[in-house]
Amino acid sequence: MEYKNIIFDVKDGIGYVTMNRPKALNALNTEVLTELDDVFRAIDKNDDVQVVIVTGEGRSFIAGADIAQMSDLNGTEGRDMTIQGQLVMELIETINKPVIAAVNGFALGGGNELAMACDIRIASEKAKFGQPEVNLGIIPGYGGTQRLPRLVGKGMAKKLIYSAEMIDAQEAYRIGLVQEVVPAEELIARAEELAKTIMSKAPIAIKMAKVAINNGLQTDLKTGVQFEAEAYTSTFVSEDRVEGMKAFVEKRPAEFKNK
Ligand code: CO8
Repeated sequence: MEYKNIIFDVKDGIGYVTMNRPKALNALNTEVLTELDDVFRAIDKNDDVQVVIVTGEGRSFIAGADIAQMSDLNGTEGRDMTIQGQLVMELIETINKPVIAAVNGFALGGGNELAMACDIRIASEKAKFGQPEVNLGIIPGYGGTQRLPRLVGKGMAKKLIYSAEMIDAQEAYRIGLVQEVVPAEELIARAEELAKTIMSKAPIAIKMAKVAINNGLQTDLKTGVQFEAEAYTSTFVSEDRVEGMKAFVEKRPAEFKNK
């Protein structure tokens, strides 16, 4: 598929998805969502990509769903656009490799929801976060009412969603919405450094850690630890587990082969 609103590159094991609709502050319309769906399905199957970095071109990460497009939709079409976006967020959340959001600017509404579907969020000190949907007479519709309380707790999520207040990167860090804040000019370098650290580990271990954490968060503790035991066993029977432990005993770096 040819992309008009995103740029996709692969370099040294990292897949870069750059939102590229800067005139509309990278707002998500149905065409952008279709492109994101296509690129993340391709990334999931692409052995050249081990970690993904998502960022935005210009001064915005993603300023939300496209309000101009939404304003013309009837109820059924609005529901379709919500479901389309929810499925894209679920795809990003569940692909079998880590996704780092490098949040360069506005992450509002659907933009914050996309960042929350990523595994890890690193923010530029210029980034701004918020769920401003109630200003428009709607609520978050790309999973925000569900992922935000899971990340920052019920009270803080309600405060942000009810008030539509925009918060800066430091506040997003304080409440646990983002994991790091860095100077704007260091954003991509820091995301790449983290990606390289992850890439130096056993790929199956990273994959299974993601599955165990994601599945566990959707269930009770007892079921969660059962998921963990199954995911753990998948790592334990791998060649990379034998290599990792052998390398430790032999006091040398491990050479993982993704087997
Ligand atoms: N949709 C469409 N266009 C947008 C959006 C958006 N979300 N955000 C910005 N733009 C456009 C502006 O219209 C403007 O276009 P133009 O130059 O043609 O007039 C351009 O981007 C630049 O924006 P501004 O001039 O407004 O720039 P400012 O620096 O003054 O302000 C803000 C930046 C604060 C980010 C401001 O643009 C803003 O408030 N944007 C809207 C943010 C918002 O409300 N986002 C939430 C949208 S709702 C949502 O995401 C729901 C998700 C679930 C949807 C379910 C589907 C039905």
